[in-house]
Amino acid sequence: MIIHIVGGFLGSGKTTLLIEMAKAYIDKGKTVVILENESGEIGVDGMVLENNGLKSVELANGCICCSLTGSLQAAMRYIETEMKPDVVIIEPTGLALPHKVVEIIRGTVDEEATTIIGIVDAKRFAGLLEKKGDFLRMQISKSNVLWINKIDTVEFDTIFEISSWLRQTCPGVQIYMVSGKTGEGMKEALAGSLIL
Ligand SMILES: Nc1nc2c(ncn2[C@@H]2O[C@H](COP(=O)(O)OP(=O)(O)OP(=O)(O)O)[C@@H](O)[C@H]2O)c(=O)[nH]1
Ligand SMILES: [Mg+2]
Repeated sequence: MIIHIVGGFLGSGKTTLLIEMAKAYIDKGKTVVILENESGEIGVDGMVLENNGLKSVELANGCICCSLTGSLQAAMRYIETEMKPDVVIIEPTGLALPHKVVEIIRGTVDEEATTIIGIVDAKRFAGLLEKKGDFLRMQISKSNVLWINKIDTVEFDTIFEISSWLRQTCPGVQIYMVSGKTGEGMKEALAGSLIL
């Protein structure tokens, strides 16, 4: 199975963007399952996915990178043996560390490729960097590819500052600039991040 972990802070656009990732795979004839992790009980994202005709499995009431590690492994095995998709897209909570998710699933299923797609919120970047800079750095540092999202909400100067910071924080990692709202940059980002 191809596995993508879509990481990023609360509200950065993970669900919005992973719907487009799933659709891109489906357009190529691949089957996709989305594994949603919600820290609370109400499965809002699960409903959004269903409304988009996407198959999902939900793990709620905890975090798949700390309290729900056993459930994550069991869910991945269930997806592999019962649902048998070509691709699994995992959305951890906005407070999770995606590279921990990679470690937890390592060896539990047959991985054709596992990548972390790190989403950065252009609109809230400056505030987040000021208040939670260390966490932000840790959360995105192991990304295989980075998407700066919500570029429709900021000036180019801001996008430039964010990409400079990302280039320093994650040297050599490809950065795409996208808007999940207008669709700008999505084609390039999808082509450069997915295994289509
Ligand atoms: N203006 C703008 N809004 C966006 C964009 N992408 C997502 N949003 C909005 O940002 C909000 C959060 O998007 P989600 O996709 O739910 O983000 P998320 O990271 O899944 O959020 P959590 O799962 O709650 O952490 C929603 O209201 C989206 O409509 C974008 O490119 N531009
Ligand atoms: Mg979400």
